[in-house]
Amino acid sequence: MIFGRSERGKPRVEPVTFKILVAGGFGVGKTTLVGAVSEIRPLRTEELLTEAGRPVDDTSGVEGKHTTTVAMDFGRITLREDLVLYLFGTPGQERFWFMWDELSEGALGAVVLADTRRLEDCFAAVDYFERRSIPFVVGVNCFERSARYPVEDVRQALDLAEDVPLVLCDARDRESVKEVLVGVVQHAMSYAARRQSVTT
Ligand SMILES: Nc1nc2c(ncn2[C@@H]2O[C@H](COP(=O)(O)OP(=O)(O)OP(=O)(O)O)[C@@H](O)[C@H]2O)c(=O)[nH]1
Ligand SMILES: [Mg+2]
Repeated sequence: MIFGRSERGKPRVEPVTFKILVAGGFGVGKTTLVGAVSEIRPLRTEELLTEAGRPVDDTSGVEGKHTTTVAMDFGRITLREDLVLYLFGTPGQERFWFMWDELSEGALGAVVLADTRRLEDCFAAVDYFERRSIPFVVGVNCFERSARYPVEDVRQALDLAEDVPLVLCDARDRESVKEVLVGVVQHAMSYAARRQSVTT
């Protein structure tokens, strides 16, 4: 039998895998975020936006957008040799929210993407994770044409609890997205540790 060189000598590290959700309103950049960091070709379930859907699918601010996620995005990123994240991007439009419960099953934490031009679109995602005690980080996706607000103002507008991290990011940029994901893992870990210390 022939063994590949890479098979020999190296102790194999079985990575810990975590599931992370990427949520937020319609067209905020969830599919873009998963695509920016995924090391496998991301699985996408995109459908074309149609003329008939125009009244409900508000693309103002993202006029270049022609498709929308109807089920989920899926991607994977190895943050460290022993730490792999599976990313599940949720559909942004309200009519697909019935899928969130299934998607959030077993999730370690979540990223709620927000766009300051329509901040209210992410309220539902913030509520969803708060109610289910799923730790989350808010990532403000900085589109070029949106005004910049101080982080504290955005935090107040979202009525976020003090311990919820809020970070500025660019969903198209791998390093920026990686930072957000590291933030989610750290936040989820300290959240779990706090909960444990309360219950023991
Ligand atoms: N300028 C700019 N454009 C972005 C950014 N992120 C996403 N886009 C664009 O914004 C549009 C929306 O991005 P998507 O990733 O499809 O958004 P989504 O949240 O997956 O949308 P739904 O699945 O329909 O809810 C696309 O045309 C992207 O190219 C960003 O940070 N800056
Ligand atoms: Mg999408």
